[in-house]
Amino acid sequence: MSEALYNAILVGDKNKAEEATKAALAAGVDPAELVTKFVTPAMEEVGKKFECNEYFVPELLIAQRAMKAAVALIGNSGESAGRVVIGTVHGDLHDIGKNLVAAMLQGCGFEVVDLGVDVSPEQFVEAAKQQDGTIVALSALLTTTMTVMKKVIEALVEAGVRDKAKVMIGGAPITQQYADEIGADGYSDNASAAVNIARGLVG
Ligand code: B12
Repeated sequence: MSEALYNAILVGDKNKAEEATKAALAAGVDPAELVTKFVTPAMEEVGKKFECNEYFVPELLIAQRAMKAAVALIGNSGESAGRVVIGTVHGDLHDIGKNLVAAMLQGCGFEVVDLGVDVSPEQFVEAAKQQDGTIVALSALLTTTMTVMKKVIEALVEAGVRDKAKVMIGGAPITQQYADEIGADGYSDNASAAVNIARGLVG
């Protein structure tokens, strides 16, 4: 039903992505399925094209804009399964993976507060304080910035909110071992598994 959505994201056509999303939702396609079958694969393909120099930063950005437009529509159609505050840690500007995780969570019914990129530990703490049971989701793509994740956990402890919030982490250089080392509650190396982790943390 929504190859049109996949193609619109791949070529970065925001209007077509919106049209295709609306059409699919009107036809009763499951919102989560739209994300797993079309949005995520399209962004994965964009990532591959970027890596082999078929796409450059402008193509990457318009694809992301189309993806975000689609996800904004998909996200409005579900009931809240929990609250997630997500961001890429301080010093790091990579957001494609973070946006995919946010999209998947939103598409699967979570309320997602996206703090963007280059987010300081204090910003995560402030956002976590606003509601008990919040999942703080951290993304890092650089070996130099993954260490900030530990600082975020320390800041949560210092602010006295660590026991009221859960922390899950991810990004290319992150491993389960690193997650255990810094005391994170969950880790996944992809956006669909991130949803299961989040469900487990809420449960
Ligand atoms: C695209 C890209 C960029 C773009 C980013 C655009 C954007 N808006 O994101 C631009 C051109 C800006 C860029 C800049 C830089 N980049 Co860059 N970049 C990449 C590249 C090619 C792809 C990353 C990507 O988007 N992958 C696709 C997504 C879908 O995958 P992902 O991010 O891993 O996310 C998935 C999982 O990890 C997981 N996940 C991610 N986050 C989270 C969070 C949670 C909570 C969970 C549960 C899961 C999860 O789920 C996601 C979906 O499945 C990688 C190479 C690579 N193969 O990783 C280099 C790479 C990450 N970049 C690198 C570098 C060095 C840089 C620069 C320093 C380059 C420079 N000298 O200027 C700058 C740093 C800028 C900064 N301060 O952040 C290195 C990092 C090396 C290292 N080990 O530290 C890499 C690995 C390239 C390389 N081989 O050298 N980059």
